[in-house]
Amino acid sequence: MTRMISILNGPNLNLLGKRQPQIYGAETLADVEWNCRAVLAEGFDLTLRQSNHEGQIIDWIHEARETACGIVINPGAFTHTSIAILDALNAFEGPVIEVHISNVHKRESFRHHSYVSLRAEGVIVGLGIEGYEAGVRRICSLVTKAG
Ligand code: CA2
Repeated sequence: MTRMISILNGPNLNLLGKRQPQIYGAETLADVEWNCRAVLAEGFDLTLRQSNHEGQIIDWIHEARETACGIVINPGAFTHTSIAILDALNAFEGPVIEVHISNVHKRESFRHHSYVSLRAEGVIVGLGIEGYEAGVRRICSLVTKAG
């Protein structure tokens, strides 16, 4: 049976590749999905989604409880504010990898704290969109090892 990885993206990430390329690069979420598909291990598939709405992201995390073996999430600015997303992730049983395109630790201090990191198996920051590929590889490896 194919194992699904859910890649979730938070607010404003629909603008990836269209604004602020000096911080977030020139590639789009479509490029992220393409690159992630290229690193999938055999027997895995993925979905990539983005929403500007906290409740929608929470609903997708709940859905992942039934459909996904792991989650790669860039919660955008909700990273720094959302206990609700943390609570939803705590109800998900598989591995969670948190990704940030920029190096949040080189930026404003309010970006240094993440609620989601309290749940994530791993946190990837500052690798540009390659961080998503690293996240997908890690989920494949953790899920395969867990059997
Ligand atoms: O570095 C990241 O991936 C962030 O999660 C991006 C968030 C920011 O609030 C986090 O602190 C770090 C912002 C996403 C905004 O995405 C844009 C992409 C292109 C153009 C404009 C915004």
